[in-house]
Amino acid sequence: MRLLTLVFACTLLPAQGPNEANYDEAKVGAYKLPDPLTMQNGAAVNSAGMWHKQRRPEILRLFESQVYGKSAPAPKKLEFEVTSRDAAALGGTATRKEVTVWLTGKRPGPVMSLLLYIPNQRQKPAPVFLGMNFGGNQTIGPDPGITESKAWTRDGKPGARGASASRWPVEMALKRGYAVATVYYSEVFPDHKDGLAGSIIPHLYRPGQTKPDADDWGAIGAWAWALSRALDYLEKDKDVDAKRVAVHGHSRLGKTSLWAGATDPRFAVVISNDSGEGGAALARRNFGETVARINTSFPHWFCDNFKAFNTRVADLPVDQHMLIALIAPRPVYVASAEEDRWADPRGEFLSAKAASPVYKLLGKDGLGANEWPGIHQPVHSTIGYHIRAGKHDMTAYDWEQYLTFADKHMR
Ligand code: GTR
Repeated sequence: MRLLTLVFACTLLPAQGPNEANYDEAKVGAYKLPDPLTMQNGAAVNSAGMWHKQRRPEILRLFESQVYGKSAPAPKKLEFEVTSRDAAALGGTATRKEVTVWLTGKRPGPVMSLLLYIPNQRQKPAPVFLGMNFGGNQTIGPDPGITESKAWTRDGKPGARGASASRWPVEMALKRGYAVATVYYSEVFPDHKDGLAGSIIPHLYRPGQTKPDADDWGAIGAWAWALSRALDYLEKDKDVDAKRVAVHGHSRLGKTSLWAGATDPRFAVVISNDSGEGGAALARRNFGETVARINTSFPHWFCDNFKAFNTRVADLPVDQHMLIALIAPRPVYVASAEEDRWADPRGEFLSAKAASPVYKLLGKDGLGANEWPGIHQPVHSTIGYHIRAGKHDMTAYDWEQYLTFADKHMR
């Protein structure tokens, strides 16, 4: 009898509880995106000057105050040390350097370790692919010369050497003339809900500050800020060309690369791989992960003000197409994966598309596709896009597209 009551009760429950993700296009519902080319006061943005002087700063402030939080300014001085250098790495094809960067610009203090491979066959300083990694620098390849990271990991053990090699086809990038640089993200903000205390953020509080304000940076802000500190170092390294740095990231680190590209105009190319909610995907499109879900599962990623939009996403003064627009007129690439429905591939495409009017105002072509392209039909206009077969991941196929896109837009 009890069982029967239970079965009956279950049939009464709504098929989709508040925490259930929608995967049905028919149930996405209508939404209206804020216009990137209309000021909050209603004025139309009709010139490049007005975009750069008025609307872009307005949108940037909105993302800072309502979504990612405001990051600390760059330290006054760059403090770094090249701790190892091997000119015969990867069978002699590359020079490997490891660089300690003191994040507050002062010793002693918190550090991150940058791993850099530079192709030995080059006539000029090499352009760079810079991105964070999920498991420690030693996970990006089997090279025994990479120093193992001691920073926090989810399972308490250092990531296995080469565990993420499939996501880091370093040799392919080197062969095509690019240097590859990476940092372990947990050295900057350990990726868990209580990670703040072990992060860079408290080291950069204002005098007297004891906790982040509601509009202060969280983990994504900290990771993006650290990518800018990595770029500060690259500017000092004569073997690479810091004017040609493509910042990339997968998933939460794709959200991070977009925010890094939006906040730091020195990044020449920006790449978002399967970044989904809080990244390239439109927040207002109810498909896959939602604002409420992401703020609940990962309360440390965004600023506290963002949580107010959990139940009223239509009130957000921005949507993610405006994050992409902040990168204009620089080339930006948004990539999706067919089976990555949690990230809302179609919402990633629509967002890239909706950023196009800003690119056009600035004299660029935006996204050169009106319809959602089919699988493996990359579009390499100033806004690049592809959707590939398979799961949530960053694969050699994705890298091939990014390298070709960089060849076209950054050479
Ligand atoms: C998921 C999260 C996504 C995405 C992903 C990842 O759990 O819901 O927003 O960031 O993690 O980073 O792999």
